[in-house]
Amino acid sequence: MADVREGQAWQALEKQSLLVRAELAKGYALRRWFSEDPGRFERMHLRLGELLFDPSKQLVTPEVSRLLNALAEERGLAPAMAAMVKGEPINLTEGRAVLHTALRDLSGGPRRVGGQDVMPDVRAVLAQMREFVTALRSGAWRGATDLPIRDVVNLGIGGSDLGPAMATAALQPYWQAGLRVHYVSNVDGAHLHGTLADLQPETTLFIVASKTFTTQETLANAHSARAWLVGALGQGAVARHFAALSTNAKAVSDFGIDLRQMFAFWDWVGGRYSLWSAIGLSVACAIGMDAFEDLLRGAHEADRHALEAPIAANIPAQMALIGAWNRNFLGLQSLAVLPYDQSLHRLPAYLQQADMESNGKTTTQSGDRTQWPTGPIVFGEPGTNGQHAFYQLLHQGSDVVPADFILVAHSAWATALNHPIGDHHELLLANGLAQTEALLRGKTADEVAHELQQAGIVGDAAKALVPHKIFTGDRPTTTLLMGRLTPHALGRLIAIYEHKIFFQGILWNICSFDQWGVELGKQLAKAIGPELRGETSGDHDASTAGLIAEVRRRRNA
Ligand code: G6Q
Repeated sequence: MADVREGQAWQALEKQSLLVRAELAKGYALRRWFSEDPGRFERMHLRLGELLFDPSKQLVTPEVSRLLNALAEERGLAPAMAAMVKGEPINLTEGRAVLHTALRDLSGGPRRVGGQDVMPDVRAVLAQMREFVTALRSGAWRGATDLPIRDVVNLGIGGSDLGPAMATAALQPYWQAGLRVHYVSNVDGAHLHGTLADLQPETTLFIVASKTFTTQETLANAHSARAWLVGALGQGAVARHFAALSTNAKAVSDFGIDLRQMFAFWDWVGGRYSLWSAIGLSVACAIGMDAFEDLLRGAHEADRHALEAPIAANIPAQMALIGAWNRNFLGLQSLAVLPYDQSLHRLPAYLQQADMESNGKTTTQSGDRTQWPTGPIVFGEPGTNGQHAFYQLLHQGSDVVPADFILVAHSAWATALNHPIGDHHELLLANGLAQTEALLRGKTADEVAHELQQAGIVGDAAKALVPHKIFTGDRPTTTLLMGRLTPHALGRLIAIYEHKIFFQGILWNICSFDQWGVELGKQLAKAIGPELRGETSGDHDASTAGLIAEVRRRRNA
């Protein structure tokens, strides 16, 4: 069914949305639902290993849940997942299989693309990564002047940066002392030079992470990094100070990197799904290969769950369905991702790409225009920083913003350092839990008036303040409560989000694995570069032409 709105479940959900909107119009619906149904949390939460998924604070009634599960059936979520893990070419617009799930399958069985088992190659690269990482971390890998490596600099952008940078930051307690891993992505020279300012060429290794090895930003950074190294240590040093993660051996070799230090992956690994491939090498340098394989195992656990759990008990499917409920039936446009763990400070940026690049589309699989909203606007910050920034809008703004709260019961630092670092972690968790409660329950006018009275504020002063202090509540949240932020738990969490995004693509009948929308800007930038240097002139709208002329004037002044 090309038009997703034609299905019975979709249409029944549209009717249900009128009933739910009527409930919301009465005010404080979630409070009522929780008090009328004491089993709501018990019935709605799901578990996978140590992860607890609680969607009970979403604006979902039992009937909506039932219909969402029917929608999953109608849209074929389960067969779509089966087709993906079987290696079928589900990335239709690029004619490719989508098999990042194979990268984290350490079970020893075959996984096929076009009839060919890809696992021998996957295992060979993992073995090559292990050998390299072990040599680097033990100091056996020496730089050109026979010193061990102290700093690893990953040069990559988009999918070749965000996943590894997020995972490296998340797993800081697992880092090896004395070995630092940096990420440089922006073509702004300040990013590279700011990073190199502190480093010594003799003890620095560059990892050029680029699937295509043609990406402008990454190659500009790689050339400048090579010039920095060669300037200090000579051309011969490149072999000991550069590695590449790529599918393009010819370009790697043309750049001058020894192919023994090239770690391959394949076209069936999408950029934003490549953390699990050789693109994870910088993560493995930071945390070691055993921990990296634990990350893969955690993701594999989520893969099996996504594939095997019935829809009603399937965490990524439920996340996807509830997200679609918010987006398509309640008209909510965004999603806040709010990790209550500083180590997850790059998670919102990572999920922005994973979600918005996958599902920010308006063309159906068959090439028509979607007549229904698709991917939400994703943003976020770690709690509690966000609380002191944009939560005002979450609580009282004119837009209702659904939010995912990610809480971690045990502080990774307390475990790693073997002391509880005061009561920081209780403060953090209390804040996260309190925010979800506040967004659910809000505060009525009567409650505000009572509080003001208790504080001795009455009469006109109270009357004037009451409307400002009302919280309408009914702001939907999901809580994902983790036990500890281990590599396994992180892998599980990330894979759950990946599968949620995949399921939503199926619900919306769009291709989640291409990214044509990033091309036009790149194309135009190629033409504008020479114009800024005065080598060519182009045909632009008056604004762009005026700005190009102004930039030239200022740079030539
Ligand atoms: C991700 C995108 C994109 C890609 C970067 C880097 O899905 O395809 O973010 O990862 O453009 O590409 P390269 O790895 O080829 O340099």
